[in-house]
Amino acid sequence: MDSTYFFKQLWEQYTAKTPSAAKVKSLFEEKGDTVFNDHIAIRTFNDTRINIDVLAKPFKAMGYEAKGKYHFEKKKLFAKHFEHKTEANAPKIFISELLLEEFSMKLQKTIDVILNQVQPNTFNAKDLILKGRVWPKPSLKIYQELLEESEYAAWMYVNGFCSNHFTVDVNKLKSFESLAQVNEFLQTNGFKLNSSGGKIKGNPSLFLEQSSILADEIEVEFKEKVKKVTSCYYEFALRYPTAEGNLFAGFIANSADKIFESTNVNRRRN
Ligand code: OOG
Ligand code: NI
Repeated sequence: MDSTYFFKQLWEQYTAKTPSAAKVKSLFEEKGDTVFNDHIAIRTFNDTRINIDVLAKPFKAMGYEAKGKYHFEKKKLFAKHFEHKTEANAPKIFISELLLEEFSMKLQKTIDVILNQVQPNTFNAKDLILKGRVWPKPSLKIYQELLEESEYAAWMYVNGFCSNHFTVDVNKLKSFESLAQVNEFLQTNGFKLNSSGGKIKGNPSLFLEQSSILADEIEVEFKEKVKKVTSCYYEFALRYPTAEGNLFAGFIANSADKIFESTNVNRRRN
């Protein structure tokens, strides 16, 4: 699969459910900046049909290789990040999976039943992450039950496979000198920041600072009725050079832990 075409398609699908991201990108461009994408992120369950290794396959075929591993004990998540072997400017890929066996039998059963409704071939498609929710129309009752155990599980149930965010490479913005300045600009333009763990996550000594706006909301047609749920969000990352002189290319688990909360329906903050 041609990677330029793939990322273009992915951006189109993402902005269709995340209009704020397209607006923010235009605002930067109006200032004369060019927006580059630092990374995308994908969510899944650790079921062997759709775990990280399955979702990573098409990226490996595009020239990506596995790099860092990250554990999120409280959220019961595991993640890996992938970098392109030769193209330094290719966006990094962050893929996380929910550790199903750490949840109730009820949740495990629910997810199994959902996945059993999908043609197994669907999961092996190279463009699975362009397909969104591949299982039938969700039930509000199930969504709310999942929400009680895991925001991530509930989000995944309605949103399915997609890039849950794109990330502005703040190092490449010419009109801003710091992430704080970017955040000011976003707030002045009416966007709400995820303030879990502070508006800026990380610091120069960790070689990475990140912020994000809260996820947009979209109307989802549930079996019972139409209801608004969170879709996707836009992230902003500023990387610092490590001792070797190259920009840090990894992720910071403590910061990522808070970034995940950009899609939370509970505890939405300013
Ligand atoms: C991923 C959250 C973590 C980062 O850059 O640390 C992350 C997600 O919300 O699925 O993107
Ligand atoms: Ni991210």
